[in-house]
Amino acid sequence: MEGKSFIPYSYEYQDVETVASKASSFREVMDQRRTIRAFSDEPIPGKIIEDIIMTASTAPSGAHKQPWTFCAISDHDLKKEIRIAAEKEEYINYHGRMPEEWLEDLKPFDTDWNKGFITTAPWIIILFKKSYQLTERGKSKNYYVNESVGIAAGMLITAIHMAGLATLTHTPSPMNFLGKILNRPENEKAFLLLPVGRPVEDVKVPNISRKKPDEVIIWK
Ligand code: IYR
Repeated sequence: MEGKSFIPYSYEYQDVETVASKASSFREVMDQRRTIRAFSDEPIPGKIIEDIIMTASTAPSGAHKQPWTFCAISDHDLKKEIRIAAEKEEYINYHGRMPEEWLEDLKPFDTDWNKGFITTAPWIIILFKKSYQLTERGKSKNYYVNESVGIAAGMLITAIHMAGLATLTHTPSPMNFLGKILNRPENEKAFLLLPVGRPVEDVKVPNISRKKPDEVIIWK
């Protein structure tokens, strides 16, 4: 049995004015983040991707199982193989598998089955969730896997934005082709695909607005 082991946590107490100013400026920075669909092919060093991923991997998780694997891909042939497989599924999605209401809801975003960003962006990160762990002694449980991996994905997107890069959360559906192409073990299921890089110079984003505080917060 593993014993309990606690160490001091170095919490830096900051006065409430400092906390208020940090909260407000971080809000502003994060409000600048947008999903980008047109990427430049400018190469980005792998160390940056490692730092971004390891930031995401600091996410809290059920029983600290860290039930995720990040697959970082810059190899062009592999990206191409993934793009072809993703477009195959997306073509079917946009031509009948997605109901009319869904297609209508997507109109403002001008998306379609073409996923050129998979080969253009210098990196794609595929986030896999580990439904359970595979150990030498067999299977062991993970807990709150979707919640844990969802939190890690949010932190990944935040890290990408704070580093000065852009991304897009792509959810090709069904996604099982990713595990096959990337040869992942049976306990890993693809969760999200994120191209990472710089936007093209003249990038445009949909003219949409975020909900206001009174639409998302209930104070009691
Ligand atoms: N997965 C498809 C469709 C799609 C669905 C939603 I909900 C979006 O917000 C955007 C796209 C695609 O990636 O095109």
